[in-house]
Amino acid sequence: MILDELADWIENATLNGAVPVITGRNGDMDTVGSAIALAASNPNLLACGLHLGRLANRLCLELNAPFRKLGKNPSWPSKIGGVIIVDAASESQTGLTIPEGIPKCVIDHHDTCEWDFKPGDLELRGDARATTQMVFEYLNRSAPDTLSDEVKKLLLAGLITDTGRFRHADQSALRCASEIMEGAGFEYQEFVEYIQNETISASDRGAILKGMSRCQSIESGKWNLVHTHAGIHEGKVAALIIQAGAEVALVSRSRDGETRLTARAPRSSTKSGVHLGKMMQLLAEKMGGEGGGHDGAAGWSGKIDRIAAETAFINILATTKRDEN
Ligand SMILES: [Mn+2]
Repeated sequence: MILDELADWIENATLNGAVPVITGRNGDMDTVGSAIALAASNPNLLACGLHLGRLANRLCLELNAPFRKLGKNPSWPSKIGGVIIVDAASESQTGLTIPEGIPKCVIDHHDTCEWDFKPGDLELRGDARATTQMVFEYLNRSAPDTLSDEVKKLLLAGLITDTGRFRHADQSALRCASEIMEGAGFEYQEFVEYIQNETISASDRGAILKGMSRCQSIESGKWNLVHTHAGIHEGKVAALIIQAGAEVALVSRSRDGETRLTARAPRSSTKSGVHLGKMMQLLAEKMGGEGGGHDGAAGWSGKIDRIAAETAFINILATTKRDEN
C-alpha cells in the first residue's frame, strides 16, 4: 500500500534532518491545509511556501497554525533530509527552486505532472478531489493522534474549497468529509459559514465587476466560450461566468511581462470531451510556459502576450472533439 511507503519515506527522511513540506505558490487552502496538517505529524516536518492565499491566511491566524513564508530564494536548513511538495504539479508551481540531490516526495491530485523522479523519490498521485483528502487518509492510518480539531479544520477547509463546496465531490470525497467530522469538537455548518464569510473590499469588487463587464461570448468549434481579462480574482470571475451558463470560461491576466490563463468548465462540458488540464498542457507545448490541472479547472502561465495566449487557447478548444451523449 502506497500510504505505508509514505510513512516509511517520511520516517527515513526525518531521521536524516529537517524536511520542508512545500506548498503550491497559489497558497490555496488545499495546498496550505495539506502542508500544515502533514507537518503536524512529525516535529522534523515544516510547512512552508511562497504565499498564503486569503482564506489560508485567515484560517492560519485563527488556528495559530505554524507556516513559514519563504522568500524567492530561501536559505534551506543545513541538515535537510528530504522535501515534500503538496498539491503542485511541477516545480514552477511552487515558485521556488527545490534543493537538488535530496530525496523528494510529491503528494498531488492534479491530472498532469511535470516532476522528474529519481531513485529514492516517492510520488503519490491520487484521483482524490483534494490533496487534503490524501493527507487525511495518510494521517488517519499512520498518525491518527495528529488529527486534532485544528488539523481537521485545515483538512476539511481544503476539501470544501477544492470541491467548490462539494459541488465537484465524488463518493470518496464525501466519505472523507464525514470521516473528518467523526469525533470533531466543532460543528460542520458553523465552520462552512466561517469559510464562506469572506469580505470583499470595494476595490476588489470593482475589479471583479470590471472583469465581468468585459466578457465576450464566442463559438469556438463546437463549444461556447466566454472569455475576459481581470486584474485579480480570476478564479472568482471564471466561476461567475460558468454560473452564467458558459460551456467554457477563460480569464486572462497579464502583469510584469507574465500572462496567466485561468479556465473553468462545468461537468456537462468535461463529460462531452473538454479536459482543460490537458489543453493547458498542450498550450505549454505549443507556446512555452507551464500549464496543467484538472479536467474542469486548469491554468497556464508564460511569457507571451495576453492576446496570443488567449488565441492559442481558443484554437485548441476549436479542435476539441465533442462527444454527444
Ligand atoms: Mn488541490
